[in-house]
Amino acid sequence: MVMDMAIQTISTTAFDDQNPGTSGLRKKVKVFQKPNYVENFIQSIFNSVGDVSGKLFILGGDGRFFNKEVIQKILKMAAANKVGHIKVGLNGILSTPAASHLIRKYKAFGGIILSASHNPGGPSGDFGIKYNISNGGPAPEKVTKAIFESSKNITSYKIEDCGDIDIAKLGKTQIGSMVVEVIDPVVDYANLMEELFDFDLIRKAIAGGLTFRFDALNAVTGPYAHEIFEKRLGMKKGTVVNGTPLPDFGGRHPDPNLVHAHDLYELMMSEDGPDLGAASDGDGDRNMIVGWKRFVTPSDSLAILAANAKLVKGYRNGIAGIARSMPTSAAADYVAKKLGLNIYETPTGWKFFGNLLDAGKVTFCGEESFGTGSNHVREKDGLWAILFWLNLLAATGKSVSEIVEQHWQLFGRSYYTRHDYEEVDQTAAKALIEDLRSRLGKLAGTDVAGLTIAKADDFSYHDPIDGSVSEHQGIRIFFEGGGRIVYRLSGTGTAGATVRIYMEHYVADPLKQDDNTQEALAALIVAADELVDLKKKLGRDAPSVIT
Ligand code: G16
Repeated sequence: MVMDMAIQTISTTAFDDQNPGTSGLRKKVKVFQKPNYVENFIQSIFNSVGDVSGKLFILGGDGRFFNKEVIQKILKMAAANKVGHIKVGLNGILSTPAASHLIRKYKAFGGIILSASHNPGGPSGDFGIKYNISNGGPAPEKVTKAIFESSKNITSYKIEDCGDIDIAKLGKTQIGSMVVEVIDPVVDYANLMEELFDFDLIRKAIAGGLTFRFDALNAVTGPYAHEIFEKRLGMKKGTVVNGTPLPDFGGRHPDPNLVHAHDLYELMMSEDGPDLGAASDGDGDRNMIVGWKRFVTPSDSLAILAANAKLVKGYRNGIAGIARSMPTSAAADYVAKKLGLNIYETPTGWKFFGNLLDAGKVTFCGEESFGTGSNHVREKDGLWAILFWLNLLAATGKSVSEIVEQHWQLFGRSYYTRHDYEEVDQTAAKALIEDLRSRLGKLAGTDVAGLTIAKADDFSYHDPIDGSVSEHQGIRIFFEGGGRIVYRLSGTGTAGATVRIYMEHYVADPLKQDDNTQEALAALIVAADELVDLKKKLGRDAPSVIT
């Protein structure tokens, strides 16, 4: 069916707050619902990314509240901006890694992903819009800056005057000269996973008694997980729990960590817990890995996957290197050193990995924020990491605990914890960081809580591929004896400020590796507070979340 072409140019007034953060523009739903707020941002994307006429785009989101309305606006605006073809997930659904894969597979010009990731949804929750470029990855800073600049000066946007498009049915329709193609959101992604992992081996291990539980947290991975785990890998029905995406995620935080995936964690720590438990987040790019009675930190998970890459089909020829975000522990560095792999330390944000992956410098990337991935897409990928662990368990016949403990024996153990102070006063949080920054030059050689500071700096990244420089990416305090504290402000929160404190201490000798992380890091935890008078300045007694 060809609809009437009626392009309208609508006058608008610019907003001054459409600056994409760590991962796209994230705000309260109520902000996105302001008249023209979505339209301004989408038009700013079309104004900034180059000539879009006749081009192919991928579109989808995590299904949260407001997803469908924004999909309709984008389709109509894309047509009015002369986009040639949009592939949109059925019902507007695409996980972030699936969208990244589709951009690459179909050589799209770019993609628009609607998600606020692990943030809560619903009318009083959060929403987000992210632009991805033709390599499938999040737009780099020069693109997000251009979008922000455009948003500050926008005076009009273009939109087709037409009825809503039926996105609940597979197939093609047309708006003006643009083709809208509603596609199965799962199949291409599931096929890719089958290329990378040994499904036969996993099936055999399952038949042999390997047990697994996946919690989709009522978010986007449900349909992907049903297809991959229960259908293709033949696991029993009920392996996937909370597998129906809900617009408000059932009122929960779709955040796979010890706090928000607590039911799963409790199950894994109980006597009759399965061998492996895992969860993913709102848009499917994060993962949490828990073995029976063994939580695996994301930093350790990255190191372990890298160390064992050759056991897995898609990586059996080895990997080129690893990149990790700066606040992520150095566990991967010890693997890289021992195995002779490249290792890179980037700022927080998956967008910083894109150049390294494109240039073939690294194969695996990971972040402490429950993100792990490889060069198969340009986003972190929750189900990929989980399938990797299943493949590893099947290939080795070992338990998660055995794999982790043997890893620590071989490579040493990086004790690691992150303490988050969420929704604190923005002025107080900024002042705390600024005050610490102003003292950086004088800290080396001084003591705090009985520990001596060896070095202190403000992390800046020089991209080795395009030469760009990103400054003020987190304050690092290194201690004599090897401990490290990092202070930074989150770039994904939508209320007040979130201060993140990352603490890490490496112990090489297996005989000195005690099992309680918070105890092993007790001295650093006290030092982190004392150095900046943290609790007093933020007016809090304790962190909101400890992972
Ligand atoms: C996003 C980014 C990640 C980042 C995380 C936390 O994840 O893609 O690279 O590590 O936010 O960022 P921050 O510490 O600034 O809050 P997601 O899963 O929210 O898209």
